[in-house]
Amino acid sequence: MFLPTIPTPEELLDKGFNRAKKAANKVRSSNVPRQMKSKRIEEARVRTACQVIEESFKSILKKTPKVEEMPLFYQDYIDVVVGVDQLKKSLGALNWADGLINKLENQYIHKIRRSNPENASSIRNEAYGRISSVVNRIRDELEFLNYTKARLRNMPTVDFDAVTAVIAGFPNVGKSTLLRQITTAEPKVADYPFTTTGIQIGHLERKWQKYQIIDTPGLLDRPIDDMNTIELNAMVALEHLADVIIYIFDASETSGYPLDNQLKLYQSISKVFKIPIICIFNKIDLVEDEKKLEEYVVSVDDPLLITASEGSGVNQIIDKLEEFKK
Ligand SMILES: Nc1nc2c(ncn2[C@@H]2O[C@H](COP(=O)(O)OP(=O)(O)OP(=O)(O)O)[C@@H](O)[C@H]2O)c(=O)[nH]1
Ligand SMILES: [Mg+2]
Repeated sequence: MFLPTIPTPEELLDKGFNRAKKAANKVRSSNVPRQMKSKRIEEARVRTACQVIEESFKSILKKTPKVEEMPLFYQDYIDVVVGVDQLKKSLGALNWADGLINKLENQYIHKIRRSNPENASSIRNEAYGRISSVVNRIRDELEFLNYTKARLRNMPTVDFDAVTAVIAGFPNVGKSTLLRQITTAEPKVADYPFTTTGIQIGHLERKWQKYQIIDTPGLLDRPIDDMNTIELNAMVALEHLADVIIYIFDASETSGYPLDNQLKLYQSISKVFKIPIICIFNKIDLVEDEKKLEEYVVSVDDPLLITASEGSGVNQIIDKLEEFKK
């Protein structure tokens, strides 16, 4: 996600006061009558310093996407990574500071205009002090926004017009192999706060419909009862995205997980998610006990038998996906 650059209080104040100095020099070299000059100079300083800082705040607020207008998937993602409440609070603080600086601007310009010329610079000094104090008061919030920017830099880019399939299944059953087979490019890896390895998103297009296939290493590959709250949240986030789940069995059991366990995970996923599931039996080339496999194949709806490593049978999956066209 793109977030604007967030300055520190020091950077903000430096920028404001430096620009104020330049504005003052301009007045100094202008042909304003001498007796009015000192007041004009201080007025220009206060106005410029305030406006530069206000503009920075406004620009950050304008460039930051509104969380509540984002798709639920992103809202959940941001909430887990940095906390939506905290983010809103920080942006609120910027808005507060912007308003207050604007008030100070009007108040002190008014004061300078009514003052004696010899007092103008001390009034400006007072204004600078108050401006600094307001900016320093939102130090934590600026820091938090900067941290947010860094943490959300590698947020996955999800295409909401695409039909989205999420791959599930035990480790080593061939999830990544299948992803590479049915999607064009090398899958892109993006941060996913719930797994150590991120998520991989592969894309394909058929008859002008886009599809994206999401692989979630280390997430949908263990019994749901064993998952902690964070992982369950992750599943909810995925649920916002998934039009369909592709559940992969290792039909050969060579990855070390008995078909019995694989079936149990499938059953719990289909119970938890109210999303259609495409059932795939992979590694058919390695199957030795065909009779045993047959028992499991008949226990699920509409199974597809494939050998992902050779690409055989994978076209059936794409045909199936087409049933979910938007
Ligand atoms: N013989 C055979 N091997 C396969 C097939 N599909 C995948 N493999 C192999 O199985 C191993 C695991 O495949 P991956 O695609 O990495 O499996 P994965 O589910 O992504 O594994 P994790 O990400 O570690 O959970 C690799 O060595 C693949 O080459 C298949 O259909 N037949
Ligand atoms: Mg994998």
